Amino acid sequence: MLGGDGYLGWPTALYLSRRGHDVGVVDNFARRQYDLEMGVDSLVPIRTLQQRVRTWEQVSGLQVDSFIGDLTDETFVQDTIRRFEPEAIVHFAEQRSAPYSMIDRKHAVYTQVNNVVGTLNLLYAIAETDPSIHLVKLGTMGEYGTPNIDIEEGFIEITHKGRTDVMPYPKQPGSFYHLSKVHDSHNIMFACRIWGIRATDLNQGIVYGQATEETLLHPDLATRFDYDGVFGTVLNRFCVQSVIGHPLTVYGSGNQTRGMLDIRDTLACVELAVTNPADVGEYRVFNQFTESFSVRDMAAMVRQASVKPVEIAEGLENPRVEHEEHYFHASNTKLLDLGLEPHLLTKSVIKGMLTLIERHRERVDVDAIAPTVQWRSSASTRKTASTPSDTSFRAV
Ligand code: NAD
Ligand code: USQ
Repeated sequence: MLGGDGYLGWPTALYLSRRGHDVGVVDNFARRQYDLEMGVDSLVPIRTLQQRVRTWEQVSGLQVDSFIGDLTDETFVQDTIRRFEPEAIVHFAEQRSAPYSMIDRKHAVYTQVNNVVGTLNLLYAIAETDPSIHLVKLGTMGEYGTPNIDIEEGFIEITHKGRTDVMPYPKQPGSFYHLSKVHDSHNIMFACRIWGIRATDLNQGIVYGQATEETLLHPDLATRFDYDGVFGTVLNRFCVQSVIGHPLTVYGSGNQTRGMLDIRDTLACVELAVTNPADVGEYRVFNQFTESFSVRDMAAMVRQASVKPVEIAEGLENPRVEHEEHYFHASNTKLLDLGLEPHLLTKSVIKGMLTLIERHRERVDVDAIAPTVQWRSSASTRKTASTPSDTSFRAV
């Protein structure tokens, strides 16, 4: 589980461990360092990886191995795979914030080097140690952008001047972060073709929620929950804003529509991909989301679930460059066909999130909520405490 100390990697590691898989987690703690750089923190307190692993052993009697190091260090990647001998590698370990990647040149370069080089090292290590290892890679729905035609799962049949071929779906991503995922997808597909390795690219939508069956077993097993303007994602942010009485930060018209999923479905999707591996030499793509909503729909749902009056910030200029009025119809049948039973976004799910947030509301830093990164300017107005060197946050 690469990125096993992160928002999704940690609960996925516990889920797979509890379901009988032998799990090892890999992380370089870059995510914890972005917090220090930005001066923000997870709303829910999280323990060190070492404490988490110890608590999991005490609570479940199960062991999770941990490997501290950086995927951009090729020796570390090779050694870890040789030592652990995985059947499958789940790769969450990337810089995952679009705004962070758009702060300035350094953050864009850092994001792309970290993500693309990390994945490339991994592809080489798989090819050189054991090409039968199944790579399950977290991609993103944002690779496709918002085209004016239906979005397929990875590939599209195109007829051009009387000839027909099945080709990778055209990509029109909206940030240097989303672009890094496109570059990864191309590299992975190529590696499958030339070396015969096998991979599943999970083009995941935006995840919401925090609690999973396993993290609820002990407070020290909690995963992080971000609400700040750089790492917080839209629905998680709206829930925090509603609890503290902050107007919901709908950017622009709010008609931007995205694929969404409950954190519990991330875990289930990853297990479905792992236990139904791609064929040797196959590169396949699953669109991993369960429902789609516009930003405005989500704001309305949070307002309905909240017991307190909730205002929607009107006329907030969109800091991003993105289509606000667009067609969105994306296919997502492959994981459903494998047996995914989605947790849908109901009022009670939102209420559950609001209750969790209420419990930690004294930790909310109101100053962290406003969006500070502008897509239109090449150097953000945000002043950070430090900027990463192009390949910083390397192995501890
Ligand atoms: P996260 O930042 O919480 O977790 C990523 C983890 O990877 C962090 O713990 C970080 O320290 C680690 N990491 C980063 N670079 C590394 C490197 N070079 N070497 C070793 N470890 C490294 O992010 P998340 O929200 O858990 O997302 C996990 C994955 O899922 C990412 O690839 C992200 O792009 C993808 N994804 C997330 C969402 C979402 O809504 N959170 C949606 C779609 C896709
Ligand atoms: N938005 C608002 N108000 C906010 C925050 C966001 O209106 O306060 C809007 C954005 O403008 C955008 C949409 O909500 O139109 C989604 O923004 P987001 O920050 O929730 O999500 P995004 O930047 O796309 O990135 C997140 C994760 C990323 C993942 C991606 C999945 O951080 O790792 O890849 O979701 S997807 O969007 O499908 O590409």
